[in-house]
Amino acid sequence: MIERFLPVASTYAGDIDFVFDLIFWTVGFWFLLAQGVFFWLLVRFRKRDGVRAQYVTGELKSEKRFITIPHALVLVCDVFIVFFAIRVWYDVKQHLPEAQQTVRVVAQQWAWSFVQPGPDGRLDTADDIKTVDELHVQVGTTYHFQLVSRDVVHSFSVPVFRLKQDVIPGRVITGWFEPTRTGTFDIQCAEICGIGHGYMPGRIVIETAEQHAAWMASHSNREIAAASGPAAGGR
Ligand SMILES: [Cu+2]
Repeated sequence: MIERFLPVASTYAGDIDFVFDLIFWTVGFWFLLAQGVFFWLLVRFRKRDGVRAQYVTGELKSEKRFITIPHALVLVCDVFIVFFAIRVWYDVKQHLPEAQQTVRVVAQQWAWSFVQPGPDGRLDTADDIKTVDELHVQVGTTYHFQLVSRDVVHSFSVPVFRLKQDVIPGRVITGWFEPTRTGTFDIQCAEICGIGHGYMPGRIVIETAEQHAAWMASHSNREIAAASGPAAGGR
């Protein structure tokens, strides 16, 4: 249902949508049923001339079951919801599949910076590719992200991935995602992080292997050209 409004672009987005749908339909069913019974009772037992109201204490066993049976049924629904929620939570937040790529995500007031390995495939080396407010990733690749903050608490949110993770100063928080479709989508900060919080949008560009390789090559060349530029200028 949610995918009609927001595309699904990660391996676990569908599972998270399923939990949302489960909660929506379960709560919706009980809401409509409870309101339906309520309004039916209002009309059925409305004030009528010559009919005296009955005083019901709700203490008899035959009366109590109108509370205990629905209560037990709602608890059974809760068990279902909690079961599926924990299963999805474990997959997204507790379990960490092997990474094919790692990207560092740096949050600050009020921008996102991204550091990706260059051609050597390793972070924190001279060929790292750094971008601001734009993250380029390859479809079908398992990424680890390392979240760090330069100042306050932010929240790394990629709605099409159904991913949201707080960024805490002084900590490196590792998580994962695997994009499943190409396109350009939003990155948001989902934590009020100061006056410019609303001006902290980023973009994630999910590319095919060829597009990503071309982007990497153009970026690496640009970095090398920038690094060698002053030397070429005869300094
Ligand atoms: Cu923020």
